[in-house]
Amino acid sequence: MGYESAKEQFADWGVNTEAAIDRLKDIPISVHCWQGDDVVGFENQTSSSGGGIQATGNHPGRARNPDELRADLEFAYSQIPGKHRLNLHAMYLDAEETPDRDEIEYRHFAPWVDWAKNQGIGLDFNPTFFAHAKADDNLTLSHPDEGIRDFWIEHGRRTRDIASKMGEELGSPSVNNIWVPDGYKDIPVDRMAARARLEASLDSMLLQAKDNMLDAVESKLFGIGVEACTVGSHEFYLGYAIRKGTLLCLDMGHFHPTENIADKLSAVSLSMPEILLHVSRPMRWDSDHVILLNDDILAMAHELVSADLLGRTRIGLDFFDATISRTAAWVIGTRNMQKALLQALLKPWETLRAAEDKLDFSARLALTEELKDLPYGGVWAEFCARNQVSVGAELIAILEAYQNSVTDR
Ligand code: RNT
Ligand code: ZN
Repeated sequence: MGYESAKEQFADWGVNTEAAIDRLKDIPISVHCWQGDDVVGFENQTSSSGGGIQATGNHPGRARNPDELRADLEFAYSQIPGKHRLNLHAMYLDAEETPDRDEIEYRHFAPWVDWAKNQGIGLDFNPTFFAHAKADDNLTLSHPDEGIRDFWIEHGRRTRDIASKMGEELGSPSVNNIWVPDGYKDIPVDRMAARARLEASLDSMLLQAKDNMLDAVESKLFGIGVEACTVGSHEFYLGYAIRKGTLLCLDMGHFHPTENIADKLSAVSLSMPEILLHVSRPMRWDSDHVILLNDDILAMAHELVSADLLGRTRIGLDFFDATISRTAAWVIGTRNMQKALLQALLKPWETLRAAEDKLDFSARLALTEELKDLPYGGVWAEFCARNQVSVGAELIAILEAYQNSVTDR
């Protein structure tokens, strides 16, 4: 009933809600594994992340091993409409052996691939350049010591082999996203030397072409402990990605606080075939709060739809809050991304563009503001119902019941 009336109201504006529902169903979101265990990983259960990233909080229920993490993910996926992906980090290996980062092999991740096959989902991957003794200086691929650089280059090469094999096994290419924490706490005297070393290391890591995987590079503004200079800055990686043909990863927490990340999508995508997103919510710094259905997220979704970028943007999430239920964080954050996409898919684009093309900015303003009153919630509830997931109080009860089942961990 709610849906029929919503459908009519959108139809009055020339918007087809059925088309929006169909489109949304096929937009995969790469859910990051690291919200489930506060970015600890399964190599060394006591280590904290380092590298200037930090999960804070001590809510019960953190996944302590791969089985718990998979159980939590299965629950989260069961409450997220549609089919999605899992974004794994190299520190999440599932093996009896304890290989160092430069020793990891596909077999250490094979249980994840078996599980993903079983779930019918694709996997993405990331080398882990933090939470390791050889990254304690916050220098890895740009370290002045060649031995340390070589160690990390070898780690990176191995993750590309693993991502390629994962992609092959699952019949869907894996994005292997490179983020290094490299930077300086205080003002460096030679930024060029560090950047030249990072570039040379990346070149050597990416030398061999690989099938079934895509390389991505992620820039950052600053991190705790590297306030003065981040070697892999936005300009560094924008240039690198354009010259080398990798994807550029735009993390919403990695820019100056007043920058509009949504504005970058059209600009950057003119220079490269594909983009990777880390949808996140910075609060005063790169704090990685769970994403809300707020203006920033709505603007990202608006640009993805308006600029017709959905077919060449990989949407990944990047947040970690340890003060709340980890599974609720995944479910709420991922659904917020979907809700934002749905709102964008429900816009009368021709009417909006016509006003802008005529320079009728009064009409454009009147339109954008009136459209906010349309009952998108009725369409969202219908989308959820068709995908057998709950909304409202029922969802809240389901999230709470699952959290209660893991509090004794
Ligand atoms: C850190 C980056 C990076 C990490 C993950 C764990 O600031 O955003 O993407 O959050 O790789
Ligand atoms: Zn990120």
